[in-house]
Amino acid sequence: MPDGRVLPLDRPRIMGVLNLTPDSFSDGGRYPDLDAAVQAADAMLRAGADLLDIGGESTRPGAQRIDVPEQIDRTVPVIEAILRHRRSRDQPAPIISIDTTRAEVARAALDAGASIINDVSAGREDMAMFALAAARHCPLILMHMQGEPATMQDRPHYEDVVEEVRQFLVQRAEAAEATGVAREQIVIDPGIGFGKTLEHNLALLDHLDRFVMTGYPVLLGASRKRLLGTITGLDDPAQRDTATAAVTALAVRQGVPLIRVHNVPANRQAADVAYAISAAEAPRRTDNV
Ligand code: HH2
Repeated sequence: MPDGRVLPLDRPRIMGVLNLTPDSFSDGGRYPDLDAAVQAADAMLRAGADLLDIGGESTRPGAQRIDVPEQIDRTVPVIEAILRHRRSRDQPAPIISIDTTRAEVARAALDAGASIINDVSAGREDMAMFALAAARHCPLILMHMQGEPATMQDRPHYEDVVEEVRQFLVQRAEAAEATGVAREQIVIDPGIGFGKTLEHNLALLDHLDRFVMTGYPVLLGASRKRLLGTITGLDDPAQRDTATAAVTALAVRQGVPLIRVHNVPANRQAADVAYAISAAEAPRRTDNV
């Protein structure tokens, strides 16, 4: 990471989601002021989050686009406040990733103390993103999405979803490497719910090991997503944490080291139990980002 820290991925890491958006599907509008966001971040870290993902634009199906200055206004003061708060208590600075498709937002967040870029467009929306990640030596999360948020759930189509998503991610990773991003800084993510039907999502969740086999660390973000509502019949996303924890355990069993979730305690437990079972049977990978 830019400050020289590493996040060892020899055991599963939990990324807590902090959406600073009024319209996010699950936690939108929960943080009316800086203090509320700082308290939420603190609670996630105390519950065992290894890093925080902060975003100022919702990517739920049909979400409205948020321009660069507004994304910066939403995220940078919160990043600064979290770091200030931790410093004032002599606690270590948390690892923060910025969830944005715009390089200017990512740059402002990195300047404020974030150290990972989470780009759900995998560098396709802003050509400057790869160069920024290369220049700052920061981990870069590349996610698959078919279409764009406004229209992505209008009849998504694949011949072989697992293979197409895998190939896309490897190609984007190679493009990032060609721009100077170090291979060991790249994380890939199949993008659960981004231009995918229930069947597509289930196929991906059943074959996460195929992504793990690429050699890039894998991140999974299935937390509270609609597929879990469809399966369980639970309309309220906040009710889907048990279903999310089940997915977390299965993902960890397939070798996924990074899990993006809203409910940290439940998923910390699920990941730790699944990992203990896996560790009992096989030696693990020891990559870092
Ligand atoms: N999912 C969301 C947002 N960012 N980033 C990655 N890498 N992977 C994901 O699966 C992913 C993501 C959508 O979830 P959420 O942030 O909770 O909702 P919203 O986009 O409505 O803010």
